[in-house]
Amino acid sequence: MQTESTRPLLSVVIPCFNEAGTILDLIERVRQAPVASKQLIVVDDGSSDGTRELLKGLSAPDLTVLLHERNKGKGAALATGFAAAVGQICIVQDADLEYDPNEYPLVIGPIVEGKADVVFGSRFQGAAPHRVVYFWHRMGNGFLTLMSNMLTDLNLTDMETCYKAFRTEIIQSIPIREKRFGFEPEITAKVAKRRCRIYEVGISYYGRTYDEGKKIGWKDGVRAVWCILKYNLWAR
Ligand SMILES: Nc1nc2c(ncn2[C@@H]2O[C@H](COP(=O)(O)OP(=O)(O)OP(=O)(O)O)[C@@H](O)[C@H]2O)c(=O)[nH]1
Ligand SMILES: [Mg+2]
Repeated sequence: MQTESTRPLLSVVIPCFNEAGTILDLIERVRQAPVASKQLIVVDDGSSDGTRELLKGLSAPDLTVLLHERNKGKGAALATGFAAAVGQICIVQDADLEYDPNEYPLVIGPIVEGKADVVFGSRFQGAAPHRVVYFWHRMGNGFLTLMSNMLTDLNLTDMETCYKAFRTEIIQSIPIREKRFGFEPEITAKVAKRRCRIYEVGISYYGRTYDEGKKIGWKDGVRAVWCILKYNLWAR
């Protein structure tokens, strides 16, 4: 059993679907991140590109690998990962290389200091480098964040960000219903309803293009609108 003194500070939950090109590099970068005690939880979400085989070849005390037999979506992978977390804080880390693990101290800082229950890393704030990519994606992100803010009464600048950190007790007490990218508006609505202390910090962003493997599309945006309405207005 983990006592408070033996618990790692941070559990890094890595949802992973067909990321054979980046997953090993990503795991190494997470290991090098400047947080002393970490648990890495990689959840393979039914990959068919060799990712699973790469993961099966890894074994280390700081690494937990969990395998979904078939693809279920990022939200489902995160739910599996959060349930296995033993650290005091959980952070979500996508398995591509768009977000920089060196920024964990920045993102979890307000939780470590006892000021926050939840921290969002914003790609649209601060002086760190942000790759300039798609105008209409930026507009879509702005629209979804605005709509979410209007219903949660929060003033976030980046609701859809991957870098979300939670006190582990909080994220483990929230049921996650959305299997796919609806996780982001769902969890935002739920931490707002619980009146968690939410902070935001500016982070860097090394976005990829569709040629480089970007997968998210307009259908995910439509689903996000639906989830913002559902989890703020009528879901219990
Ligand atoms: N697309 C997708 N990603 C999944 C799924 N299950 C887990 N993931 C992981 O969830 C994370 C986010 O997926 P991404 O496709 O990078 O989504 P995104 O960062 O919002 O969008 P882009 O990178 O711009 O496509 C990655 O680590 C994926 O490997 C799934 O069913 N579909
Ligand atoms: Mg991505």
